[in-house]
Amino acid sequence: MPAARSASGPARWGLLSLLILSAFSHPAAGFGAAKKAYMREKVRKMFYHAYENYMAHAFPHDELKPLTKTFTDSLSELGNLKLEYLPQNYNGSALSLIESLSSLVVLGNFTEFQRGVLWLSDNLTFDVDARVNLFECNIRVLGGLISAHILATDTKSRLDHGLYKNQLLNLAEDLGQRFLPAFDSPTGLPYAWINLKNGVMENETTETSTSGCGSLILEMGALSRLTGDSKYEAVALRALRKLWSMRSSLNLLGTTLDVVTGEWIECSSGIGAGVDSFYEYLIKAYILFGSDEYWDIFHSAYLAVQKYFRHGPWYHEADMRTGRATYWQLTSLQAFWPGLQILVGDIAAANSSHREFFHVWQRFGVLPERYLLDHDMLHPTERYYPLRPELAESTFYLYQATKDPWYMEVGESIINSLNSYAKVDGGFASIRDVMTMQQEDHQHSFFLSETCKYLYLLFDDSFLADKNYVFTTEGHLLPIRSSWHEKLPESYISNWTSIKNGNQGTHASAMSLQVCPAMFIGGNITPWVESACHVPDSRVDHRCITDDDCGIDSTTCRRRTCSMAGYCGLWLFIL
Ligand code: DMJ
Repeated sequence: MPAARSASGPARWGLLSLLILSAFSHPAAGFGAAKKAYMREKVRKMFYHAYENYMAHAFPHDELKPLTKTFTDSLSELGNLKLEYLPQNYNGSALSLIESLSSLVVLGNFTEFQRGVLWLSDNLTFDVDARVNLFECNIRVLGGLISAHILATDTKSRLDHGLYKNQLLNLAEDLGQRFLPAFDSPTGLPYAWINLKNGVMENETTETSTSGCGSLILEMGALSRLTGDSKYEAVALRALRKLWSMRSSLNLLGTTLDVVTGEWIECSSGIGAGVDSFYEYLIKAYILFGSDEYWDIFHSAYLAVQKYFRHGPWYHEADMRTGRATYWQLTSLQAFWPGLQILVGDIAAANSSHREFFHVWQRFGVLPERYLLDHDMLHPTERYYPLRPELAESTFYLYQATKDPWYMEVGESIINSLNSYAKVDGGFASIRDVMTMQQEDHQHSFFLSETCKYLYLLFDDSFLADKNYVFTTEGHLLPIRSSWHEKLPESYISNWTSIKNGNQGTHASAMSLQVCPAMFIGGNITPWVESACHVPDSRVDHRCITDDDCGIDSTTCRRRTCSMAGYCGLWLFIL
């Protein structure tokens, strides 16, 4: 078992630090250039094994069945646990191809990217009588198309001259239009299900999840920015605001709710299934669009998570009304959280919970869907591992923030497990039961959009060298553009740029610039000349036991306090 790691570098690096730091990769000691290149090639082979088998046996259907080398038209099955209202005449939307496009660009395969874009331009239609899950269709299809559209117009990956005339953006807009009836509820909260051809079905369920209402803003916002039509962003923002207005006095949300009555159905929640991307999209919307509103909501929500869900490195569930713990369970989806904490700058906390997730991975060989922490045993039925990306995602973020080669060892271990247990002749199969490693005939599209992409970027982040991106919850890339920022666009972007050019990435981040601005003297960036009022925390990693361990914030000159989770901040003033 690897030794416990402590995060290197100050926790205040904060928001976006990894995106900036990615420009300054240095070879990881103990994980030399040859080994890195070897691992990168191993991941490249994995991606192509999955992709080529999909193209050979399943395309243009939605997903590959790797054991039987056939296909499933699963878009209308995603999130549809009881498999209700499955369409009769639906032949797929090339879902796995859409999901692969941004990964093809990251891998540098512009020829295949162009081929995929042109095929979709000529053949994809959303005029199909299929009931789909709004959240799933948004993150996979709308997100995949928007990201690919941006990449298709980028100088690096641009399509051959004259071939691209915004076809994917037109498709995305058509899809966005078809989403709009879902938001036509008395509360503005979207229905979870929408028929692409006919809108919301009669007697449609009014139950949805927190992530279903709160994780639409990146894709819908990007669609508005790209088309100049504000209605997509407006409906997503209205839903997000309504959702946040339903929080408890503890700043907690539940997991499921009714879009007609606006009442909670399930009041217990955590950071996993049904809620996860709500948190993720708040901070990423702040990064992408720059509006303080997202930060303010995120900040309060994040503090509540740390206060009521966190137990050491673990996160249990709690009742939103009382804050009392309900379920003590680790779920595979929670493993994205350390990656989010890197964006916040809470590196020490990210490191400690990532380590625990990895211990569970090592114990079983992969991450089980659900593990009962209070009984220290696997959940009786949810013992599967459907090739989820979350641990690889967090490993990538942690490596970007710390450059600690240990995270590459973690990546290597994940890659070895995937090849040992999931690789089959016809692609990569999900694991039905982590105790027996029995396989299941399904290669989920997120294996192509996320799992392989994060593993590849762990060993080769050169794609990120000259641009900052936000990754959607499905791993699709959205570049950070000053023109999309509502606030401080010029200072943010020019500071980032000059920091990059000045090769001074170590301490730079948007959060740092906001909280502890670096002083620019004589046109050069000097290493952290703090403002006069600033008194640093007693420990460099900002961990604390009492308020006395915390110093005075440089911009507000307020005394920082020690949070329940044990780190310094301005938290209590805001609470
Ligand atoms: C992906 O579809 C997305 O990451 C989503 O937010 C939840 N998790 C799955 C993969 O595990």
